[in-house]
Parts: sequence; structure tokens; C-alpha cells
Amino acid sequence: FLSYELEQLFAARLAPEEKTSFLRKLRLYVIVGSAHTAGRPVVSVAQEAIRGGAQIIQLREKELPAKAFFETARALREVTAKAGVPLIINDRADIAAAVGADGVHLGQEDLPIAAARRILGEQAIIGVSTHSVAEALRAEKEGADYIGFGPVFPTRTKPEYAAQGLEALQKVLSQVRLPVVAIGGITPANLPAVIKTGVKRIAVVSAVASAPDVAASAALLLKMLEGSY
Ligand code: 3NM
Repeated sequence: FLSYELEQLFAARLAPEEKTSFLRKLRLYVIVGSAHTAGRPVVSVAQEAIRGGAQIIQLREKELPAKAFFETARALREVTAKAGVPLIINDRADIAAAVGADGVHLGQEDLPIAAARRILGEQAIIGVSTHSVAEALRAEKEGADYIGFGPVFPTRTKPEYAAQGLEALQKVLSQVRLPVVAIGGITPANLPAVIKTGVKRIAVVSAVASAPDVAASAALLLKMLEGSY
């Protein structure tokens, strides 16, 4: 089914030489998934998030069968490519490859980084979820492009994980050279305390994807991250 159109979308991927500078400059990472959009279509929520200022979109689907996951990913690839915003697929390097996504985000129980790279290639953005300094250092050693660290605060989006807190985040920042993305329970109310740790990037699910006004919520978080609020 690799239509001409899809081939064009592949061409929207970040060029290899753009990857590092993109990740350094990244501030607002928005994660969407059908469980977290308050019943609204994932693609339109992602579009609104981009309109508000989301600089990268991750599709996270923990329950969907591969076919439905793929179809959403493919639709999201279309809107992100048109907007010039990188697309990351959670967990599934195969789906990331199949839709020409910019990369994959791996959990501790997913494919090893090297295996995901064999599927996606050197230019792919590979991020890893980490929940301790040791996991963060391991991900760095194994060749991740960025790490997620969290949950910083307790969150209903990932309730099975204990909150790590701001001190642990600070510790990770002091030991890891890779771009660190703080995640978990971050809202406009607690973002000032998160920023005080020195972290430059946050990832959110509910604060944007579940918000009544998706674009306005993304815009507020971005403003705060850029220090202009
Ligand atoms: N990963 P919200 S915390 C998807 O710590 C995810 O690795 C986490 O959702 C981690 O912004 C988390 O709604 C949930 O709290 C983030």
C-alpha cells in the first residue's frame, strides 16, 4: 500500500544533521492517545496541540491492536508532516517504520535501543523512559537520543509508577548529558517548580490532550517554558 503520498510523508522526516539541534531546542513535547483525549479524535487533538505550540508529537496507544494503532499513526504522520513537526511512536518501532515516523519512544520493557535502530536507522530519534539515575545513565550509554524521566509527580496517566520527585530529577540532570524530558503529572500549576530544577523540556499527556482548550493549554505551557510568562 506504500502509495506515492506516503512516500512523500517519509520525506518529511527530520534530516540526520537536524536531530541533535532539534532535541536541544525542544521545550514542549505533547503525547496523545485515544485514552486521553476526552473522547475527541486523536488527530484533531494533535492538530490543536500543534497550533498551540507543541514541538513534537508522540502517539501512545497501550490498548489498540496493531492495525488501529497503525491507522492512527498514519493519519498523524500526515498532519505532523504538513505542520513540520516530528512524530514519535510509543513502544512500536515497526509501526514507526511503517508510517515514516521520526522515531520511537521505548519503555524499559520494549526493544533494546540497538534493535530499534536496526529497524529505524541512524537518523531516527530514539527516546527512552527512565525512572532512576541508573536507568538514565544506561539509556545514555546504549545510545538514546533523549531520555524521559519521571513520573515527576503522581499521575493518573501512569498510576502504577511511584512519583520520583523534583530532587531525583535534579540528580538526573546533573549526571546525564543527553537532553532530559521531565514527565508525569506536570501542569501549569507545578511547572514553575519543575523549571527551577533546570530542566528545559517537559512532556505532557493530560495537561494538553485532556484539556478543554487544547491549543490554549499547549500555548500556556510553551510560554512558561520559554520564560515569557
Ligand atoms: N510516562 P500526564 S509518566 C506516559 O515516568 C508517562 O515515564 C511517564 O501523563 C514516565 O502528563 C507518564 O497526564 C504519564 O501525567 C504522563
